[in-house]
Amino acid sequence: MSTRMREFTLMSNGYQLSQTPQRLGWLEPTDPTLPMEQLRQKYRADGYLWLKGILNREAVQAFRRRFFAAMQASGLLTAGSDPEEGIYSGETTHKELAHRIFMEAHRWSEYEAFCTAPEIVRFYAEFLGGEIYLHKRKLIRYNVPGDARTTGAHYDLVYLRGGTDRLCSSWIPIGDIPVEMGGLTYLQGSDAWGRKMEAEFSRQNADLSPEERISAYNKNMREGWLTNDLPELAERVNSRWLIADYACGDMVVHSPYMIHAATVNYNSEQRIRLSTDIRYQRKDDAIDMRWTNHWYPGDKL
Ligand SMILES: O=C(O)CCC(=O)C(=O)O
Repeated sequence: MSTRMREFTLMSNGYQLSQTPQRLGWLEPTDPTLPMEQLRQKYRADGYLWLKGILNREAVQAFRRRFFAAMQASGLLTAGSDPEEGIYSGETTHKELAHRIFMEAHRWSEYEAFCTAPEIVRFYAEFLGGEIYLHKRKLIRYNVPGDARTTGAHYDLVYLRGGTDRLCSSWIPIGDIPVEMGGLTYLQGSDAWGRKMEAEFSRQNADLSPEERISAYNKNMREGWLTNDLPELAERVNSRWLIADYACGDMVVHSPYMIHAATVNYNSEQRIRLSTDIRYQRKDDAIDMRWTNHWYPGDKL
Protein backbone atom coordinates (compact mmCIF):
# COMPACT_ATOMS: atom_id res chain seq x y z
CA MET A 1 0.00 0.00 0.00
CA SER A 2 1.08 3.56 -0.60
CA THR A 3 2.42 6.07 1.91
CA ARG A 4 -1.19 7.03 2.56
CA MET A 5 -1.33 3.83 4.62
CA ARG A 6 -1.77 4.59 8.26
CA GLU A 7 -2.07 2.39 11.29
CA PHE A 8 -5.44 0.71 11.54
CA THR A 9 -6.92 -2.67 12.06
CA LEU A 10 -9.18 -3.81 9.29
CA MET A 11 -11.33 -6.78 10.19
CA SER A 12 -14.34 -8.34 8.53
CA ASN A 13 -16.22 -11.20 10.17
CA GLY A 14 -13.12 -12.47 11.94
CA TYR A 15 -10.73 -12.10 8.99
CA GLN A 16 -7.98 -9.50 9.15
CA LEU A 17 -7.45 -7.53 5.97
CA SER A 18 -4.73 -5.31 7.36
CA GLN A 19 -2.47 -8.38 7.65
CA THR A 20 -2.21 -8.59 3.87
CA PRO A 21 -1.41 -4.97 2.87
CA GLN A 22 -0.46 -6.14 -0.64
CA ARG A 23 -4.13 -7.04 -1.07
CA LEU A 24 -5.34 -3.55 -0.14
CA GLY A 25 -5.66 -0.36 -2.15
CA TRP A 26 -7.60 2.90 -2.16
CA LEU A 27 -10.89 3.50 -3.87
CA GLU A 28 -10.58 6.13 -6.60
CA PRO A 29 -12.71 9.25 -6.09
CA THR A 30 -14.60 10.81 -8.98
CA ASP A 31 -15.64 14.40 -9.55
CA PRO A 32 -19.42 14.29 -10.10
CA THR A 33 -19.29 17.38 -12.32
CA LEU A 34 -17.36 15.53 -15.05
CA PRO A 35 -19.23 15.10 -18.37
CA MET A 36 -21.83 12.34 -18.06
CA GLU A 37 -20.32 10.21 -20.83
CA GLN A 38 -17.01 10.22 -18.98
CA LEU A 39 -18.80 9.11 -15.79
CA ARG A 40 -20.55 6.31 -17.69
CA GLN A 41 -17.26 5.12 -19.17
CA LYS A 42 -15.60 5.08 -15.76
CA TYR A 43 -18.52 3.18 -14.24
CA ARG A 44 -18.34 0.59 -17.03
CA ALA A 45 -14.59 0.23 -16.62
CA ASP A 46 -14.39 0.12 -12.80
CA GLY A 47 -17.84 -1.12 -11.76
CA TYR A 48 -18.26 1.82 -9.39
CA LEU A 49 -18.22 5.61 -9.09
CA TRP A 50 -17.30 7.24 -5.80
CA LEU A 51 -18.97 10.58 -6.35
CA LYS A 52 -17.29 13.03 -4.00
CA GLY A 53 -19.54 15.62 -2.41
CA ILE A 54 -22.45 15.11 -4.80
CA LEU A 55 -24.99 15.48 -1.98
CA ASN A 56 -25.79 18.44 0.22
CA ARG A 57 -23.66 17.79 3.31
CA GLU A 58 -26.02 19.70 5.66
CA ALA A 59 -29.03 17.74 4.44
CA VAL A 60 -27.21 14.43 5.00
CA GLN A 61 -26.08 15.54 8.45
CA ALA A 62 -29.67 16.60 9.23
CA PHE A 63 -30.86 13.08 8.47
CA ARG A 64 -28.15 11.67 10.74
CA ARG A 65 -29.45 13.96 13.49
CA ARG A 66 -33.06 12.94 12.80
CA PHE A 67 -32.23 9.23 12.93
CA PHE A 68 -30.20 9.28 16.11
CA ALA A 69 -32.55 11.71 17.87
CA ALA A 70 -35.33 9.15 17.32
CA MET A 71 -33.12 6.29 18.49
CA GLN A 72 -32.10 8.14 21.67
CA ALA A 73 -35.05 6.78 23.68
CA SER A 74 -33.75 3.23 23.14
CA GLY A 75 -30.52 3.81 25.05
CA LEU A 76 -28.40 3.31 21.93
CA LEU A 77 -26.60 6.60 22.52
CA THR A 78 -24.46 7.81 25.40
CA ALA A 79 -26.75 9.77 27.75
CA GLY A 80 -26.39 13.52 27.30
CA SER A 81 -24.46 13.24 24.02
CA ASP A 82 -25.43 15.18 20.90
CA PRO A 83 -27.56 12.80 18.76
CA GLU A 84 -25.92 14.09 15.59
CA GLU A 85 -22.62 12.63 16.82
CA GLY A 86 -24.18 9.17 17.20
CA ILE A 87 -22.01 8.14 20.15
CA TYR A 88 -22.67 4.55 21.23
CA SER A 89 -23.59 3.96 24.87
CA GLY A 90 -22.02 0.50 24.93
CA GLU A 91 -25.38 -1.24 25.26
CA THR A 92 -28.84 -0.61 23.88
CA THR A 93 -30.97 -0.88 27.00
CA HIS A 94 -34.34 -1.04 25.19
CA LYS A 95 -33.67 -3.38 22.29
CA GLU A 96 -37.31 -3.87 21.27
CA LEU A 97 -37.86 -0.14 21.15
CA ALA A 98 -34.67 0.29 19.10
CA HIS A 99 -35.95 -2.29 16.65
CA ARG A 100 -39.36 -0.61 16.38
CA ILE A 101 -37.88 2.84 15.74
CA PHE A 102 -35.44 1.37 13.26
CA MET A 103 -38.27 -0.30 11.32
CA GLU A 104 -40.31 2.91 11.39
CA ALA A 105 -37.37 4.94 10.09
CA HIS A 106 -37.57 2.98 6.84
CA ARG A 107 -41.08 4.37 6.38
CA TRP A 108 -40.45 8.00 7.39
CA SER A 109 -41.28 10.61 4.80
CA GLU A 110 -37.91 12.22 5.66
CA TYR A 111 -36.17 9.00 4.62
CA GLU A 112 -38.10 8.88 1.35
CA ALA A 113 -37.14 12.54 0.76
CA PHE A 114 -33.51 11.72 1.58
CA CYS A 115 -33.46 8.92 -1.01
CA THR A 116 -35.11 11.09 -3.64
CA ALA A 117 -32.95 14.19 -3.02
CA PRO A 118 -32.81 16.38 -6.14
CA GLU A 119 -29.07 15.68 -6.60
CA ILE A 120 -29.70 11.91 -6.65
CA VAL A 121 -32.69 12.10 -8.97
CA ARG A 122 -30.89 14.49 -11.36
CA PHE A 123 -27.84 12.26 -11.42
CA TYR A 124 -29.72 9.04 -12.18
CA ALA A 125 -32.09 10.60 -14.72
CA GLU A 126 -29.09 11.70 -16.75
CA PHE A 127 -26.87 8.71 -16.01
CA LEU A 128 -29.54 6.16 -16.94
CA GLY A 129 -30.94 8.31 -19.71
CA GLY A 130 -34.65 7.78 -19.10
CA GLU A 131 -37.40 7.82 -16.52
CA ILE A 132 -36.04 6.39 -13.31
CA TYR A 133 -37.43 4.02 -10.71
CA LEU A 134 -36.35 3.75 -7.06
CA HIS A 135 -36.84 0.35 -5.48
CA LYS A 136 -39.10 0.57 -2.45
CA ARG A 137 -36.96 -1.89 -0.53
CA LYS A 138 -34.23 0.33 0.89
CA LEU A 139 -31.89 -0.32 3.77
CA ILE A 140 -30.64 1.85 6.59
CA ARG A 141 -27.70 0.36 8.48
CA TYR A 142 -26.10 1.35 11.72
CA ASN A 143 -22.96 -0.38 12.94
CA VAL A 144 -21.85 0.10 16.48
CA PRO A 145 -18.13 0.15 17.27
CA GLY A 146 -16.63 -3.25 17.95
CA ASP A 147 -19.45 -5.33 16.47
CA ALA A 148 -17.55 -8.14 14.74
CA ARG A 149 -20.42 -8.97 12.35
CA THR A 150 -20.26 -7.09 9.08
CA THR A 151 -21.53 -7.46 5.55
CA GLY A 152 -19.85 -10.43 3.83
CA ALA A 153 -18.53 -10.44 0.26
CA HIS A 154 -21.33 -10.43 -2.29
CA TYR A 155 -22.66 -8.76 -5.40
CA ASP A 156 -26.16 -7.31 -5.38
CA LEU A 157 -27.68 -9.08 -8.37
CA VAL A 158 -27.79 -12.31 -6.36
CA TYR A 159 -30.70 -10.69 -4.46
CA LEU A 160 -32.23 -8.94 -7.46
CA ARG A 161 -32.30 -11.58 -10.17
CA GLY A 162 -36.00 -11.11 -10.89
CA GLY A 163 -35.48 -7.93 -12.92
CA THR A 164 -32.96 -6.10 -15.04
CA ASP A 165 -29.22 -6.16 -14.43
CA ARG A 166 -29.12 -2.53 -15.58
CA LEU A 167 -29.68 -1.35 -12.05
CA CYS A 168 -27.40 0.73 -9.88
CA SER A 169 -26.88 0.57 -6.13
CA SER A 170 -26.19 3.76 -4.22
CA TRP A 171 -24.29 3.40 -0.98
CA ILE A 172 -24.56 6.63 0.99
CA PRO A 173 -22.57 7.38 4.15
CA ILE A 174 -24.74 9.35 6.56
CA GLY A 175 -21.96 11.26 8.28
CA ASP A 176 -18.22 10.87 7.74
CA ILE A 177 -17.06 7.25 7.59
CA PRO A 178 -13.26 7.09 7.60
CA VAL A 179 -11.65 3.68 7.06
CA GLU A 180 -11.54 3.04 10.82
CA MET A 181 -15.34 3.27 10.97
CA GLY A 182 -15.89 0.29 8.72
CA GLY A 183 -17.37 1.51 5.46
CA LEU A 184 -17.73 -0.50 2.28
CA THR A 185 -14.74 -2.08 0.63
CA TYR A 186 -14.81 -3.04 -3.06
CA LEU A 187 -12.91 -5.86 -4.77
CA GLN A 188 -11.00 -4.17 -7.56
CA GLY A 189 -11.99 -5.32 -11.04
CA SER A 190 -14.72 -7.59 -9.69
CA ASP A 191 -17.51 -6.39 -11.97
CA ALA A 192 -16.14 -8.74 -14.66
CA TRP A 193 -15.64 -11.51 -12.14
CA GLY A 194 -19.19 -11.09 -10.80
CA ARG A 195 -20.55 -11.44 -14.32
CA LYS A 196 -18.70 -14.75 -14.77
CA MET A 197 -19.95 -16.02 -11.41
CA GLU A 198 -23.51 -15.08 -12.24
CA ALA A 199 -23.29 -16.93 -15.58
CA GLU A 200 -22.06 -19.98 -13.66
CA PHE A 201 -24.88 -19.69 -11.09
CA SER A 202 -27.40 -19.41 -13.95
CA ARG A 203 -26.12 -22.71 -15.33
CA GLN A 204 -26.32 -24.37 -11.89
CA ASN A 205 -29.78 -22.94 -11.23
CA ALA A 206 -31.22 -23.93 -14.61
CA ASP A 207 -33.10 -27.00 -13.34
CA LEU A 208 -34.73 -25.20 -10.39
CA SER A 209 -38.26 -23.77 -10.27
CA PRO A 210 -38.57 -20.11 -11.39
CA GLU A 211 -38.85 -18.92 -7.74
CA GLU A 212 -35.86 -20.98 -6.63
CA ARG A 213 -33.80 -19.92 -9.64
CA ILE A 214 -33.84 -16.27 -8.59
CA SER A 215 -33.47 -16.95 -4.87
CA ALA A 216 -30.24 -16.02 -3.11
CA TYR A 217 -31.02 -18.84 -0.69
CA ASN A 218 -31.34 -21.75 -3.11
CA LYS A 219 -29.23 -24.90 -2.78
CA ASN A 220 -26.43 -23.50 -4.98
CA MET A 221 -25.99 -20.31 -2.97
CA ARG A 222 -24.59 -19.59 0.48
CA GLU A 223 -27.39 -17.23 1.54
CA GLY A 224 -26.09 -14.83 -1.08
CA TRP A 225 -22.64 -14.49 0.43
CA LEU A 226 -19.67 -15.47 -1.70
CA THR A 227 -17.46 -15.69 1.37
CA ASN A 228 -16.50 -13.96 4.62
CA ASP A 229 -12.81 -14.64 4.03
CA LEU A 230 -11.95 -11.44 2.19
CA PRO A 231 -8.14 -11.92 2.17
CA GLU A 232 -8.52 -15.39 0.62
CA LEU A 233 -10.87 -14.10 -2.07
CA ALA A 234 -8.48 -11.28 -3.03
CA GLU A 235 -5.64 -13.82 -3.19
CA ARG A 236 -7.69 -16.25 -5.27
CA VAL A 237 -8.60 -13.69 -7.92
CA ASN A 238 -5.29 -11.82 -7.62
CA SER A 239 -6.93 -8.56 -6.71
CA ARG A 240 -7.14 -5.97 -3.92
CA TRP A 241 -9.82 -4.71 -1.56
CA LEU A 242 -10.27 -0.99 -2.11
CA ILE A 243 -10.94 1.03 1.03
CA ALA A 244 -11.85 4.69 1.47
CA ASP A 245 -12.32 7.58 3.83
CA TYR A 246 -15.92 8.37 2.95
CA ALA A 247 -17.17 11.85 3.74
CA CYS A 248 -20.65 13.08 4.45
CA GLY A 249 -22.05 14.24 1.08
CA ASP A 250 -20.44 11.39 -0.90
CA MET A 251 -22.37 8.69 -2.74
CA VAL A 252 -20.94 5.51 -4.21
CA VAL A 253 -22.72 4.04 -7.21
CA HIS A 254 -21.88 0.39 -7.79
CA SER A 255 -22.90 -2.10 -10.43
CA PRO A 256 -24.97 -5.16 -9.44
CA TYR A 257 -21.95 -7.36 -10.28
CA MET A 258 -19.38 -5.44 -8.24
CA ILE A 259 -18.22 -7.47 -5.22
CA HIS A 260 -18.18 -5.60 -1.95
CA ALA A 261 -18.18 -6.16 1.82
CA ALA A 262 -17.87 -4.10 4.98
CA THR A 263 -15.28 -3.92 7.75
CA VAL A 264 -15.61 -3.54 11.51
CA ASN A 265 -16.14 -0.11 13.03
CA TYR A 266 -13.16 0.66 15.30
CA ASN A 267 -13.90 4.30 15.98
CA SER A 268 -12.13 5.30 19.19
CA GLU A 269 -14.78 7.91 20.01
CA GLN A 270 -17.54 5.30 19.81
CA ARG A 271 -19.17 6.95 16.78
CA ILE A 272 -21.78 4.74 15.15
CA ARG A 273 -21.46 4.17 11.40
CA LEU A 274 -24.73 5.13 9.68
CA SER A 275 -25.43 4.54 6.00
CA THR A 276 -28.13 3.64 3.56
CA ASP A 277 -28.17 1.57 0.39
CA ILE A 278 -30.82 2.08 -2.26
CA ARG A 279 -31.30 0.96 -5.86
CA TYR A 280 -32.27 2.89 -8.98
CA GLN A 281 -33.00 1.65 -12.47
CA ARG A 282 -34.93 2.75 -15.53
CA LYS A 283 -38.68 2.49 -15.28
CA ASP A 284 -38.91 0.76 -18.65
CA ASP A 285 -36.55 -2.07 -17.62
CA ALA A 286 -37.84 -5.24 -15.92
CA ILE A 287 -38.45 -4.73 -12.20
CA ASP A 288 -37.87 -7.40 -9.56
CA MET A 289 -41.32 -7.42 -7.95
CA ARG A 290 -39.95 -8.94 -4.73
CA TRP A 291 -38.40 -5.51 -4.03
CA THR A 292 -41.70 -3.61 -4.10
CA ASN A 293 -42.18 -3.75 -0.32
CA HIS A 294 -40.37 -2.05 2.51
CA TRP A 295 -37.51 -4.08 3.96
CA TYR A 296 -38.37 -6.26 6.93
CA PRO A 297 -36.18 -8.80 8.77
CA GLY A 298 -36.48 -12.21 7.18
CA ASP A 299 -37.83 -11.00 3.84
CA LYS A 300 -35.34 -13.40 2.27
CA LEU A 301 -33.83 -10.82 -0.04
O1 LIG B 1 -23.48 -1.09 4.28
C1 LIG B 1 -23.26 -2.30 4.27
O2 LIG B 1 -22.70 -2.89 5.20
C2 LIG B 1 -23.64 -3.13 3.09
C3 LIG B 1 -24.17 -2.35 1.93
C4 LIG B 1 -24.33 -3.12 0.69
O3 LIG B 1 -24.17 -4.32 0.65
C5 LIG B 1 -24.70 -2.41 -0.53
O4 LIG B 1 -24.68 -1.17 -0.55
O5 LIG B 1 -25.02 -3.07 -1.54
